[in-house]
Amino acid sequence: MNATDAVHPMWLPAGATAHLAGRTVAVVGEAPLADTVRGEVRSAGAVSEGTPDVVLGTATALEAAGITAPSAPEAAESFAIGRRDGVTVVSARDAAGLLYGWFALVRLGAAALDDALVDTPHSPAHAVRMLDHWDNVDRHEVMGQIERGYAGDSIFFANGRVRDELSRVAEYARLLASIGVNRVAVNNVNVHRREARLLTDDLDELARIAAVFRPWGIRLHLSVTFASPILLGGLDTSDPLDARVASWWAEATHRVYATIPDFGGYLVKADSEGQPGPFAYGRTHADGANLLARALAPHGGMVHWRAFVYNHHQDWRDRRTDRARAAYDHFTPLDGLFDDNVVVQIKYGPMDFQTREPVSPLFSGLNRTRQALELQVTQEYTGHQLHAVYLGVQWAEILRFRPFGDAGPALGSLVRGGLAAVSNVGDDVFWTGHPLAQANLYAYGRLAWDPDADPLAILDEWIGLTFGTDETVRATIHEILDDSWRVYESYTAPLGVGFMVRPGSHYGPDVDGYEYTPWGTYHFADRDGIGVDRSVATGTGFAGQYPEPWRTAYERPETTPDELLLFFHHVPYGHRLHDGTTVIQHIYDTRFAGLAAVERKRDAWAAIAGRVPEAVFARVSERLDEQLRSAREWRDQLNSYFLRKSGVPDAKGRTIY
Ligand code: GCW
Repeated sequence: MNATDAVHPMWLPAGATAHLAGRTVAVVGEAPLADTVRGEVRSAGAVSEGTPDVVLGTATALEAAGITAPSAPEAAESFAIGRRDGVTVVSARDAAGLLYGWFALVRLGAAALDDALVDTPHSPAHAVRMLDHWDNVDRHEVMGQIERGYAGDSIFFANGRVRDELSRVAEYARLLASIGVNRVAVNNVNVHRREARLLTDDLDELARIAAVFRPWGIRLHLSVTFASPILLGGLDTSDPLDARVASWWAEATHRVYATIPDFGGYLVKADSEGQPGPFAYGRTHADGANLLARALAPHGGMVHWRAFVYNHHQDWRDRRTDRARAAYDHFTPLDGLFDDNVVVQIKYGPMDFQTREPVSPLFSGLNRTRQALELQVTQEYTGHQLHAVYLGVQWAEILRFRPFGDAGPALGSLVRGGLAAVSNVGDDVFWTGHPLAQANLYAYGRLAWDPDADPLAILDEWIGLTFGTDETVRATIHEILDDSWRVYESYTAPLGVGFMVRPGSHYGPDVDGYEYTPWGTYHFADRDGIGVDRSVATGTGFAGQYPEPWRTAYERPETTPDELLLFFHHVPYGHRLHDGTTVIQHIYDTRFAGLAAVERKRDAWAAIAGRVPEAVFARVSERLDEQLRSAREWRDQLNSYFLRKSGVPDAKGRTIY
């Protein structure tokens, strides 16, 4: 980042607190987080002297001061807002609730001070609302500094160490607090040699980051390598059942807490894509996770243990192995064996953050294990923050999925371990590369707090905070983002088939790019048809990992939702979707329609020149041009590929090269 460029304020520009400027705001009670709120009050231009317009305090502090208040919910971090005798009162369960209550006042705008304000309780659906950074300390020769990062370098690390200057981290922490994120893992789950040493050599430096997070109610987590006892402790093993290994972890963890008393815990990717793990010693992932859990338990820390375990050396000729099955096959036999402070962190789909996948059956397969849902805010498979893709809509769909059918709970409340997501932030002036990708970060925090929230209402809230009250701007951004995930889906890989991106970078089309690789991501297109037969009757049996009603629904093409058809079934190109269109015609139609939609979005944006800050306008314009170029590339390569494979012409006679 250029030092002279002002960093974009994301959804907290000065204007976002304009309704509080000049008002009298009293913060009752003593706590470090209450001081944070006092700082906010000052920077909003509110004053503390005089008859208050707003009073914020913990329920106990308000009561002690004799102030009547709406009653705060019992859950930690909760608060309630209401009006009492012309004063807006925020009553919080604890100091964190106070902070979140303040930001609720900010979001409400003028309505926060209106007598029409009714008492509203707010409490987080999940205690753990985490962001995972895939930041490396050093630059990685292939991935750059941030693995799958599309917004510059790390805000935490530079020049081989924690940055000296952490003001950017402080701004980030404030933004995260405003959306309720309360835990951040600062380094990549692929832990390279230098990053392994964060756990030991860099504790004082990490403590500086933790100190910046602390006033914002955020706890620091660290990704660690399972081979730490070997790499850092000089042992000849990291066998989880070896007593020397256990005591090494206990001591290392003790040192962490001596330096960072509120340290959150470890995040681990083990036996996955080359990362070391318990399999090397013939041990299970429960043995591995519990090893770390026991080192952390005396200090109140937790382990996030990822379920992303699969064979990445598959032989493409082997039709029996199915990567989609892997997490369930590895983890369900271990249900009930994990310690209480282990959270098994599960990607939303059984493959890998594709634009469209079914919800992982592992969520319903584990009944006695705390689970976290892992989402990807960084747009690895959804256009690298060059394409405008609002993922809130996708996440809401995932969170509302009912793993046991209509009578059972939605995924959003089933995951007792909360939510985690890969951050999309770097040191770019807009934080996220594409200014409109800020909406994804915002939506993640808001949905982690309330998984039932309407993603388009969240988007609207984000637009209002970020861009103010211009209704033309508001309508235009809705036009660009509301359906953007489905539009992206429509010009990229069809009907849930996944992985038609270029290998390595994962940007742009390469239909057969992964087809003969060891990664287990195949679509099996031939001259007659396409898709993966994952039925129990004739396929890999993956559909059988679901409980009813899904196992029956996914078993046959007729009862599989169209958008997942090719994930579950290999069908002829002439197979008819529920609306009667053939698969091949659907492929052609959606690629043409997707490109046309991107064209309209680009034109809509062009029409609001002058209504948004120039730098934002220019950056978004440039990215929409790239999105359009890329959508054309997708259309043409996919259409040509399938025309050549199938020999079936487009029924509408459009140009296919
Ligand atoms: O999606 C894949 C990415 C890898 C990533 C891995 C994971 C951090 O391509 O870059 O590694 O997932 O989630 O572990």
